[in-house]
Amino acid sequence: MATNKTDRLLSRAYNRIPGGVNSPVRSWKAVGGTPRFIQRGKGAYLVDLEGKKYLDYLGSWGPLILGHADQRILTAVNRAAARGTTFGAPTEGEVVLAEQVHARVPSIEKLRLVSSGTEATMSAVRLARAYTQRDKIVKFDGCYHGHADWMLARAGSGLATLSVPDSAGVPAGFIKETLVARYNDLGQVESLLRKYPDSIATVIVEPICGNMGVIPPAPNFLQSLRKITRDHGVLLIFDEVITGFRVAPGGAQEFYGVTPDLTCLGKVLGGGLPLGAFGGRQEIMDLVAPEGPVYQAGTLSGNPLAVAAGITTLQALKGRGVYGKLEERGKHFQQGVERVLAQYQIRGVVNRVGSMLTLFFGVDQVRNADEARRCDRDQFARFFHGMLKRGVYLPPSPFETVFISLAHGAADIAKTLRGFEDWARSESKG
Ligand code: KE4
Repeated sequence: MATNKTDRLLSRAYNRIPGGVNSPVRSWKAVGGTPRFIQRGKGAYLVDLEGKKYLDYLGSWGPLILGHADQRILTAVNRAAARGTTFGAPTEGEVVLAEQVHARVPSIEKLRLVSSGTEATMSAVRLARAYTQRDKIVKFDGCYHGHADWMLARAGSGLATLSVPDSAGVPAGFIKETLVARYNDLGQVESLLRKYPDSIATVIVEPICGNMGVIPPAPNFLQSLRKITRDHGVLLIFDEVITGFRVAPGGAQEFYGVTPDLTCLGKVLGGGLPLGAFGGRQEIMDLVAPEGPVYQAGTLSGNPLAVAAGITTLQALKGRGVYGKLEERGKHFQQGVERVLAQYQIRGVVNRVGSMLTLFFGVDQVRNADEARRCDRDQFARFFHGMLKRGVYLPPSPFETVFISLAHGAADIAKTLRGFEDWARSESKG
């Protein structure tokens, strides 16, 4: 239980900030209880306001692939800050970062830096509409691309149809061009392409869904999506805000060998500071102002501190065996969880790609948002709080992603699995 100090700060927060938080999912509404205020982090660990220490598997929703307060990043950011925090003018670091991204993701011939994943996807969709001179977009039920109006579309009934707003304040007219299909369902995309010939500008997809919990692409889903979009003159946008530099040096497009027309980046790109990017083929990117007619701008775009953190992060990820280590940690975690589920006869399934994973309770497979929504949310909430009590800090929602970082050692994973077994034992006793 949070003590008075947390409760007092939370009531102050409620006074001045909606829900006391600056992003809804931090409110723990999905799991109940009192969100912890964090006072510091180091490596794989967080310490809350009460001084309680946790093994952290939220990783700030994905950016912290090196762990908290990595000394290399602190040094780079402090050095950059000493030279000034922002200039509103080009800096060498932005060029270095753009070159480093291209070296890892060859499809990104040119990019524009922004300050969030939302800005990246919002701008990429505008660019795709300008390039194709078409208005409709296709997204997938359960994929989240930030909170631009036309992204906040929930699947309409029967899916693969027009959408309904997923948020108040979004006029129906703003999302009438947004079509929603079921993830991993190529047939629905094909039917939309047939139903709206020459009207669809782009299909935007999380190549590995991380916002309905982790849902990997079905075999050949991405490859087929690439083919049918190309055949219909539709741009394919990979939203790699989560997967970029997370599952491979070149992200999911390298991991699965599928090349999109445009890519959106965020999270790991900024190493924990506010940074996003959208990029792709030069002929498309040269439509972006001031080169071309697609307006896009930002006061702090390419901020020197965020760029310094990003360059340092990408450099650190060049280390030998980095992705092998992340895969090893992820496999260790998954296999340990599956062993305990079987041992205590708790129904559930782990979806994982590399160091990103989700445990869904009460179901045997999750291939799309409908199947994810069938999971046992109450059991997840008991799991979340049970693990918190045992010093493990997980994403406070069954539809988010556990992130393992390079700071998580084998001993940390083993300790987590012991805590999970202890919880499972108590859970199975009912
Ligand atoms: P931001 O605007 O939050 O930087 O990025 C939006 C975004 C775009 N694309 C993908 C695939 C994303 O996952 C996100 C943001 N992810 C969520 C959590 N899954 C951020 C956490 C939050 O909203 O507080």
